Amino acid sequence: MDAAGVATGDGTYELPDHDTLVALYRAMVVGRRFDAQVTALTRQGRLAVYPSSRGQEACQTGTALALRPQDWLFPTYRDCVAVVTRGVDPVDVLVSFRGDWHCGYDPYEHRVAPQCTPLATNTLHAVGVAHAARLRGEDAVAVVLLGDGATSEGDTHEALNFAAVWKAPVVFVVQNNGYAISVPLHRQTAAPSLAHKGIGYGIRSEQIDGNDAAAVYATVSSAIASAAAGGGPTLIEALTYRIEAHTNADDASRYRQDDEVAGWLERDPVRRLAVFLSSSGDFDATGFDAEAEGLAAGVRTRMGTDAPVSPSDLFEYVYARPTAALARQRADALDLPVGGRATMDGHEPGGRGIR
Ligand SMILES: Cc1ncc(C[n+]2csc(CCOP(=O)(O)OP(=O)(O)O)c2C)c(N)n1
Repeated sequence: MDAAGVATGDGTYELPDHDTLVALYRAMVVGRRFDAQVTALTRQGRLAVYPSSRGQEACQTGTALALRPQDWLFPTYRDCVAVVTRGVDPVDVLVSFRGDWHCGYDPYEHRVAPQCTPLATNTLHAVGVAHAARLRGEDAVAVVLLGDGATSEGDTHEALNFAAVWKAPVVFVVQNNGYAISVPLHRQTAAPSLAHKGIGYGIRSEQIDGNDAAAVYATVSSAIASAAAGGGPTLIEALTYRIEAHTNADDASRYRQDDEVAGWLERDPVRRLAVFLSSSGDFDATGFDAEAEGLAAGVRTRMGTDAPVSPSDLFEYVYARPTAALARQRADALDLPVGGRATMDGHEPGGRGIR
């Protein structure tokens, strides 16, 4: 589907059916409203940091909706809209960005790993989970989201190599938004494309329009089906753009021009799918705006109160066996005798552990 909402394609992939396209549109409308609401809350000081998904909704919803229930998603900090689309409670997604806890949701419930901040570590996690699933005879594929900058990390190369050699059921979705914070693509790689990096490791790889939700859904679905059938990994380079700054702590005007942003606004993923669906004659999107507003209102209300945080959480989960110094600090902070609760052996805090 081109930027004007006209179906294109050479027949390699089928256009997703009408219901799927409507589901993609709905997820993008809701995701964009969520993103705008969180950006506003960040400006009000309700969150410590927020990396916006705006502009990348097609990549994130197309990937999340292509997953089967048994598959795993390995997102980064950039991918809140993907995580919300997968069904995680929006406020639970924001727990880590508010600085309350490392991860606010149970990764096993929706099969969504904690959003990783260290670049590319999630590529290794995804390959490990995929390989383990195969060894156990489970029908599960791991899909990992990463940015263009993350493809320059050593971890990505180890993950690609291992996945290729062992035919791990994993799909690498590279959201190439053109920048790693302020560093443009041409300053951090000499590769002809990021898809070439997969090809170099013997991985089926392709480059797609990442602002075309139909293309993202079709290619990721196909890659998942191939991986599940024993066909090994796929790398998809999705060309997209982040419309907002890297995070609320970044000033993007220092390294990119307004006309570049304007050019990408013309290629908006939400509008083009609306145009396409409207031309089908059987499309009513009124309920989606109301749903999106309802979600935003819920996020506003629930983010307006501080979650109870136990001071002891500061000291938990640092070491399996805490050092004497840490135990003393904890005792001082909590006014407890050393050797009592300060031994931390029982892990009794109010924190939310993961299984
Ligand atoms: C291992 C590691 N090195 C450096 C950083 C600092 N850092 C945070 S985001 C970022 C840029 C990442 O760019 P990209 O992978 O393209 O993803 P995007 O933010 O554009 O989604 C960097 C260098 C980090 N988080 N982890």
